[in-house]
Amino acid sequence: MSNLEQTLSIIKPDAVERHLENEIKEMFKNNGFSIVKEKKIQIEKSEAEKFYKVHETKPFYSDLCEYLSSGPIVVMALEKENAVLGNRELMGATNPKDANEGTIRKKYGISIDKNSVHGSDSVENAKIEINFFFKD
Ligand code: IDP
Ligand code: MG
Repeated sequence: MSNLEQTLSIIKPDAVERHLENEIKEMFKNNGFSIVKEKKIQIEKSEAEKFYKVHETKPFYSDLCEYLSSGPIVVMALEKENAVLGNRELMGATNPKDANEGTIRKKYGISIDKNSVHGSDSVENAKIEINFFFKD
């Protein structure tokens, strides 16, 4: 049965800064994802705080929002069958040290905070996150 989904992906500042944008996009395309929406932007810390609101009680929340707003990012809506889970698999574990071989975070991630990419964690959140960056 067909289950075409979209998920929000962000190439984070550490990866944009190291000019990894095209290599990471190639990994998405090589794994069957279509990039259906895309823009390169820099956001304010206040916007990052809204985006990461689910983490507001975590000790790393302020640093996380500071970091996401520290430089240009590439936000994309990726489309594929079962895109949400597929992207989580392709990204790898949050901590690059724990990420499997062949994943984006294993290949490019520097540390748990500078882990190169964001991906939605559920279909419901994917819709909210895509709408956050791409309001029609
Ligand atoms: P995810 O990005 O794999 O979904 P989340 O738990 O949703 O991971 O955390 C969001 C982001 O917050 C992570 O990608 C990472 O950049 C950062 N983060 C998560 N845990 C820690 C931590 O323990 N210390 C510092 N930063 C963290
Ligand atoms: Mg998450």
